[in-house]
Amino acid sequence: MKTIDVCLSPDLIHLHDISDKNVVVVDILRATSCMVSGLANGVKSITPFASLDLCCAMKEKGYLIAGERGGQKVEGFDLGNSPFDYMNAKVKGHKIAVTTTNGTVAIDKSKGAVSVVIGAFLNLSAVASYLRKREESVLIFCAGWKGKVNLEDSLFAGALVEELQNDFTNECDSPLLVQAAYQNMKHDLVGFIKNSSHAKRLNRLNVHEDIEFCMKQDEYDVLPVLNGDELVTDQA
Ligand code: 3SL
Repeated sequence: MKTIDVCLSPDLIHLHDISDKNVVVVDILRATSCMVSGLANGVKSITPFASLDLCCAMKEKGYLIAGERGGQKVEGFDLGNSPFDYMNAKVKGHKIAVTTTNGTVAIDKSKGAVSVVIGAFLNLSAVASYLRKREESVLIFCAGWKGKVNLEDSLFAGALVEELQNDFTNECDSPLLVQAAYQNMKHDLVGFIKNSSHAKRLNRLNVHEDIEFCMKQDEYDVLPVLNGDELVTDQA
């Protein structure tokens, strides 16, 4: 039987062997929600960078450069880290290089897995259906916040565990934990998330619309997968 496990923070990833697993990276607010939105809206590819300097250097190679530090668009960058930036007609057909505080770091740490896919509430069913078809076990990798556990990524993990509960067995207790949290809060996900520490951080930047959008379920039937160093669309 295939197993499912959840890594609640990038600081815990060394405890997991990812070499025989499909890894789902999740950063609901907002990195992976942006990636799903961009590829669903015609962006050609998205190359994630943990380093700001390496991302910046991609401008010379013809990429649009995107991302945030402290939640705010980096000075001189073409895009910030709002899903709405990735839906702008101007980015259609372009290659984007992106760096964010947590999401792109988690993607970097996932290299070496059998496959790396990008999860968000926006593409929950597409992710679940891909994983059901694969032979390997699964690790859901929450980007968290600077090494700390966060609510929104944990709730997404719980939603995905619930979707897959008949196809996978739990490898440890974190799937049980996040599923229980999801079951407890699913009647008002937006309400609970608005109370989370990162939503409060983002509220100071006036991004209420981003938060509500990122919590929409199955807005897109698109599955971003890591191909070499870039995320491209796999038809779910
Ligand atoms: O940390 C990240 O990867 C970002 O998604 C954080 S923010 O929502 O843009 O502040």
